Amino acid sequence: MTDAGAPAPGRRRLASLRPPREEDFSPRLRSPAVAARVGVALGVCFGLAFLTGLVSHYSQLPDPPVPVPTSPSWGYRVTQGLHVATGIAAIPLLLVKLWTVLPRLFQAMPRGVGPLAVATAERVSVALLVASAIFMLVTGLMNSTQWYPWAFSFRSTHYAVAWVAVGAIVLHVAVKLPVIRTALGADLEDTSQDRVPKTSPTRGVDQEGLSRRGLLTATWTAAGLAVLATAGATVPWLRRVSVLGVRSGDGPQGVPINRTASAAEVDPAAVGEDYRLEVVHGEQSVTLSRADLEAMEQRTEALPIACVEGWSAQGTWSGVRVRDLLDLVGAPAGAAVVVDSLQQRGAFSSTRLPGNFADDPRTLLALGLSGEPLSLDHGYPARIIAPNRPGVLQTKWVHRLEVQA
Ligand SMILES: Nc1nc2c(c(=O)[nH]1)N[C@H]1C(S)=C(S)[C@@H](COP(=O)(O)O)O[C@H]1N2
Ligand SMILES: [Mo]
Repeated sequence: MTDAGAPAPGRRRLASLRPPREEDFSPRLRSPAVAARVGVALGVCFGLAFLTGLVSHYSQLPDPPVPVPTSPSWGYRVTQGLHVATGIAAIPLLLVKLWTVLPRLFQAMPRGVGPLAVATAERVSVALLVASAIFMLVTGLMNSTQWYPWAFSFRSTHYAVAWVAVGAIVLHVAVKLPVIRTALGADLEDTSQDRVPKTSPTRGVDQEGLSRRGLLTATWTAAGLAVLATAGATVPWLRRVSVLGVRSGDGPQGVPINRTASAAEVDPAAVGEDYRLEVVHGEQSVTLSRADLEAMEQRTEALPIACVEGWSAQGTWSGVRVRDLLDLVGAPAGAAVVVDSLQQRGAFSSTRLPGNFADDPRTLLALGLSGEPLSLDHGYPARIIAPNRPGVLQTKWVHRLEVQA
């Protein structure tokens, strides 16, 4: 409404149904002064999301070349919380950034083979940047809401495209560095960087309404609110303000349930009286009932479940040290263990516990949570809980531990 009553020269020309031109857009808000500032925030978010994403990806390798440390126990909880929070914050930032640079889409292509080639290369790189950034945020958001409508592997695709996005960002920043530096060095209201030619009919028009400072304040507020609305899934004291959190960070026995026993198609008969845990090391093996496990020395550890989807919760787990179980079959120190679930299908039905995790005294085959026997959905009769581990590897309904040679 800001241009009501203004001569609106741009509007008259738009009415002729030709595509808009760059100079049809008011430069007041859509200026490098705004784009550079939002871009810095976006770059920080993508940078943090990338680094924490690398941590997450590496932590999920079954046999990482350099072991993932088991301490601090809350490490993955923090890095993955940060990963999802920076991704969420990036959504409004990216929308505003795209809006500010929209006129560039209608920029006339230069004449001459050389300039045309350069302009084309630039457009292709920006298209790659925009597409990969949108892909990262959309797939990440869908993952955090546990919506997987695609056929491809989320983890490997999100990881591969992350490199494309970060590569495109680095290239973009390098190309734009002179503009970025000038824009950031000048006052926010400075118009000398604006892309519209001084003779443009829109210059001087549209001076009312939201100011650049107002737009930036609204942008930071939107990013902050988006984080506040979701971060309660991992930050307990934000639980009550996080109205959009898919997980509240709470659930039966104080911990959310990721996948129920019935969703995982765990046979109810297999978790009853006939349940047995097999611990195998080469020729040696022991078979233990749940009562046998309860008769062993019980330990209690406060450890978080931190899901890749961004929610996490601290639990007080009790059960048997994995190392104590490995000692029953004479497993050497540092031996890795393959953990098998009663769940027959799916990627999490079998996981590998590297040697340093198997040996950590805090790593339990948990039988209880919050002073009660584990609920079926939390992994009854027994589940793995280890420090500083992605939730996906905290295998539930464990029935077999096999020491790797
Ligand atoms: N067998 C099995 N174990 C599993 C899963 C699963 O689907 N199957 N989900 C994992 C995931 S993704 C998470 S985040 C944790 C969640 O544990 P909880 O449901 O007890 O909170 O369990 C892990 N253990
Ligand atoms: Mo998870």
